[in-house]
Amino acid sequence: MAGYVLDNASVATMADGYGLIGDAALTVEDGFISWVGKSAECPDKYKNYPTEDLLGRLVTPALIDCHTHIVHGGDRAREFEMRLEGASYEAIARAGGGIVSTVGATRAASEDALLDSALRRVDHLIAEGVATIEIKSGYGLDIDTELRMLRTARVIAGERDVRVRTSFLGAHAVPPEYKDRADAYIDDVCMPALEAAHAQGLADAVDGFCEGIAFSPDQIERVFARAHELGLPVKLHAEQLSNLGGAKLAARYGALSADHLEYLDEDGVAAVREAGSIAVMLPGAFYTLRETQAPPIELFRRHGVAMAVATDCNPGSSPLTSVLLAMNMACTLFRMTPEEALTGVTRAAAQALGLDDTGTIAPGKRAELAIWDVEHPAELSYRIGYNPLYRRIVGDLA
Ligand code: DI6
Ligand code: FE
Repeated sequence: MAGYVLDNASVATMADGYGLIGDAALTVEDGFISWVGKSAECPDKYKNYPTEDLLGRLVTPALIDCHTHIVHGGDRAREFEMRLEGASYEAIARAGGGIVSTVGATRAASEDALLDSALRRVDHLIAEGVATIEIKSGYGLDIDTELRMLRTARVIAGERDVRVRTSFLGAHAVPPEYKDRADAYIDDVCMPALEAAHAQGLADAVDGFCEGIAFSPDQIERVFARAHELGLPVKLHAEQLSNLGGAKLAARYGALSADHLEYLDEDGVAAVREAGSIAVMLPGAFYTLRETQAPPIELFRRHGVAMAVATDCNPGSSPLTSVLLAMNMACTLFRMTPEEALTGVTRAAAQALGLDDTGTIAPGKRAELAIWDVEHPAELSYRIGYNPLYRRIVGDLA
């Protein structure tokens, strides 16, 4: 890899809020940022490097989608229609809809079919400047399919110029063959699948769904205890529909993140802060499910809890493949500021994945950059259904 200079830019380093530098330049060597600052102060050693004049455009870190279920079979469009015709979630679930219908479609899908459908969604994220994506299992709910989902996630990183971090989510739902036998499912399927995923290097973290319609804190704790024995970090879908104390459990295990959190109380916020976990906001699910209880954004601010924002791209509660729209929803629905929303898909999103080499623009960080045709970073959250990306750079200029 060679070196190059990006000049005449407005750089949002995202190191602390926007971290905006006007009339700026940055240098890249061997795929890593080597310098950033005022153009007039760019070190002489770079003056003969290939230089691109960005004509005053905004440069941010490439975006990070830190919570997706982007690998899955089938879709839930008919369920969407049924809900609009008045069917309840319970009625849909009883009719074999909901997560269970996606499980059926995912089990029936080949690895190639899973890959093809996921790549179409991944390409939408890349087109908006995303360079890092977290991808969960959780629609197999049997050992083979859970592993097939994670293998597909790993293949995506080879098919596209994107970094993938995987999360094992065997504790996502109880499959039909284990109906009313959640503990047996954890013993017979989830634990062996977790161990196989770890043994095959397929899981970077372990996730769970702690909710009345999914798994209890005790059941999640069994999975987390095994994850810790295997040396895998954890994260958790918690307090999405009720408060079962999931985020507190995640905090006890030093979770990378607790996600959703609409029903989190102040004790839970304090526990998340104490653990240094990231609160991942998922406005796409809140919007799709027409929720009314927003997460406690003001409490997160008051306690100093870092907030990430992600699409939660999944076929049921958040069929969303736009990080920019997730940012807009985080502002409009959750009242986050545009600065918090952009932090949520850069620095805080990297922290939610345990990554310290990306998410900000600083010497030593990976050269993962997004260049935008906007006057101010707030525009990235402001527009709806409009993509102002001029260019995404990962490593080299080419
Ligand atoms: N929370 C959700 O909203 C999704 N999973 C989860 O843990 C639901 C996924 C689906 O409806 O397919
Ligand atoms: Fe999710």
